[in-house]
Amino acid sequence: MKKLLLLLLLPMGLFAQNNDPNMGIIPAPASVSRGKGEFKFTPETIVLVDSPNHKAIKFISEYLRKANLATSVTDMGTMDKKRTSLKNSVKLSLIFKEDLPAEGYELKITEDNIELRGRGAGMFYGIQTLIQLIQKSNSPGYAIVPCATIKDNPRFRYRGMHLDVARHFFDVDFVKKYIDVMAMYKLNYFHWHLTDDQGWRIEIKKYPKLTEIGSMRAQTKVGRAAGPTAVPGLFDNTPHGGFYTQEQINDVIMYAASRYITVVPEIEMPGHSLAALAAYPEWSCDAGKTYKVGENWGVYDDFFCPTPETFKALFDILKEVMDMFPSAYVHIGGDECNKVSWKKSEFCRQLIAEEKLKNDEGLQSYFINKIAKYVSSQGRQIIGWDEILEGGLAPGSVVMSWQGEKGGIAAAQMGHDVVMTPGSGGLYFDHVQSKSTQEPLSIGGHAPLSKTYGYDPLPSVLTSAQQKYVIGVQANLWTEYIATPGKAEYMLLPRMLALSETAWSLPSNKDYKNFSTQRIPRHLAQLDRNGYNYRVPVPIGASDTVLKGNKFKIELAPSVDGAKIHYTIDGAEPTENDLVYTAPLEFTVPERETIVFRSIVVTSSGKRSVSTSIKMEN
Ligand code: TNX
Repeated sequence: MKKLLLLLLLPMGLFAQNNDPNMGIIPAPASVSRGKGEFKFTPETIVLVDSPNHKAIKFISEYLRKANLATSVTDMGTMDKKRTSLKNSVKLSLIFKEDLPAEGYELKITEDNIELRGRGAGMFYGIQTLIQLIQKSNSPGYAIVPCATIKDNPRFRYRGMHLDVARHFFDVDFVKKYIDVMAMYKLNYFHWHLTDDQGWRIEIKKYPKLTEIGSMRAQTKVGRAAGPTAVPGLFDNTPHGGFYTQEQINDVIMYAASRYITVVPEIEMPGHSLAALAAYPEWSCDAGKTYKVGENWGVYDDFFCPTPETFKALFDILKEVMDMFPSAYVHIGGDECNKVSWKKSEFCRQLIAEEKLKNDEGLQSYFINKIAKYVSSQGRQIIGWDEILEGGLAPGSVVMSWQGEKGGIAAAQMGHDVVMTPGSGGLYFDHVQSKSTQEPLSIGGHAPLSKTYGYDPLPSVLTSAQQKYVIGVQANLWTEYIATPGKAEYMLLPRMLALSETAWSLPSNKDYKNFSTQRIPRHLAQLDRNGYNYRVPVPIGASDTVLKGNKFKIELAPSVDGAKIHYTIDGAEPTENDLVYTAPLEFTVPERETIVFRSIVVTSSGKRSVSTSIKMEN
C-alpha cells in the first residue's frame, strides 16, 4: 500500500529539471541557485500574504484554489506574528522599496517554506516562476517544489506580442487565451492590430458605419497572393467579419491588466485604411468613388486623405480609443502608405505647396505629426511602424522597427524610444517555421525557432547611451493566412517562448541547446495540458541531412515530454502505426546503397510533427 502511494505521488517533470541549470524555467531567470531537497505542499500548507487585495495575490490564490493546493490564505497583518510559525507556508510579500530592480522578484524555496518577495509586477512574475516549478501529484493537496533561490528581473521593459485581428477576426475568448499564454511567459504588452484594409474591428460610437460596413468583407483571398505558387483569382466566396463592442474591449483591457499586460491599440493610418473608406468615402481623396472592404492582401492605393474633415474624424476616433485604453502608447500604424491616391489628388498637391512640404514623404510626415500632436495633447505617446521616420519624426514618437533594424537604429540615434520587431530577426510569426512542404500555407519567409531565439534586440552599432532607447522587443502575428485559432496557436507556439527569453533573459543566460532540448519539451507538454495547439518540433537529434559512410548510429529524443517517435527506414512517410523509437539505432549500409531514415514525433494528445529524413549513403 505504502509503495503504491509513493508511486502516485511521483511528480511529473522531475527528471527534466534535474540537470537543467534553469530548472525548467522559461524565460531563463537572471540567477538560479539550486538547493537540496524540496518543499512539500500538503493539505495543511497555508499562504501568508501582506497585500491580500493585490492583483498578483488574487491571481495566485485563484491558481492554488483551482490546483487544489493551499486553499487557506491568511493576511499577515491580521495574525499574531510570534505565534504563527512560518513552517509549511508560502509567504508572499510585496516590496514597495527599491531594494529589488524594476519588475524584479526573489523566490526562496526551502524544505520549510517558500518566500517570495516581489516589486510591483515582479510579484506576478515570481508567481509565474513558482507555478512553473510546482510539480503536481495525483493526490489533491499534495505537490512538491524543488529547493532553490531565484533572483530575477527583466532585461527589457517592453516585451510585446502582437495580434492582427483585422485580416481574420478572433473572438474575445481567444484573445483572452492569447493573453493568458503571454502572461505565463512574462510578456507585458499586447499590441492589438484592430483596423486594416480588410476589416475594422473596434466599435466607435461616433462613426457607427465603421463597424456596420467596415467590419465585414464579402470574401477572402485564398492561396498565395503573389509569387510562383500564387493563384491570383482564387477567393473563398464566403463573407468574413466581426468586431468588438466597447464593452468587450474594456473586458479584454481589464483581463490583461490583472495579468500585468498593457493593451496597445493600433488604429492604422494613413495607409491600410480601406475598410474605413468603405464606410466613409468622404475621408478619401476621391469622395465620389465607392470603396469595398479589402478582399485581397498586400498594399492598396486608396487610404485616408489629409483633409481637415479626415483629421477631425481621426481625432474623434482616437479620442474614443484613448477613453477606452489606458495605455500610454497609442499605435497609429504609419506603414506601407504608397501615396498613390495622394499623388493623383489636386488637394494634396495644393497642401504640399501651402505647407511648403518637400514631397509626398513630407506629406506623410505632416500627417503623422498632426496625429502625434493630437495624441500627445491628450497625454499619450504615439508608436508607429518605421515608415513614420519618412520626412522627419514627430517629437515624442516611438518607432517600431519592422523593416530590419535600420529604422530603429536611426530613431535611437535621434533619441527616440524604439521597439525592435524586425522580420529579419525571426519575429514575424506569420513566416514558416521550417522548410518542410508539410508546413501549413503561410505568407512566406522563414523564421525557425532557433532564429527567433538567436535575435538580439540591441544593435552593436549603437553606443551604450543610444542602446538605452531600445526599450524592448516584439513579435508579430499577421493573419492573412491564419483563419483559425488552432493555426494561430500553431504559428505562435513555441516561438513565443523564444521571444520571451529574448525579451527577458540576459544574453549570458541564453543557451539554445538547453532551451530547445531540456526546457521546450516540458513546456510543450504543459501547454498541451492547458489546451493550446502548437507546432511539434521534429525529433531532437534529427534534421534533414545526408550522411556518407557505412556505419551510423541514430540517437533521438522526443521534442515533447511523453511523446513518441515513429520512424521508417525505407523513406516512406511515417505515421503513428510505424516503428516506435525506444533506443539508439545502429545501421550498416551495404555498399552503393542508401537508407532513408524518416521520423516524426507524435504527442500523447495526437499532435504530430512534420517528418524529417536522415539519408545514409554508402
Ligand atoms: C507587412 S509589418 C505589414 C503587414 C502585413 C505583413 C505580412 C507591417 C507594418 N506591415 O500589413 O500583414 O507585412 O507579413
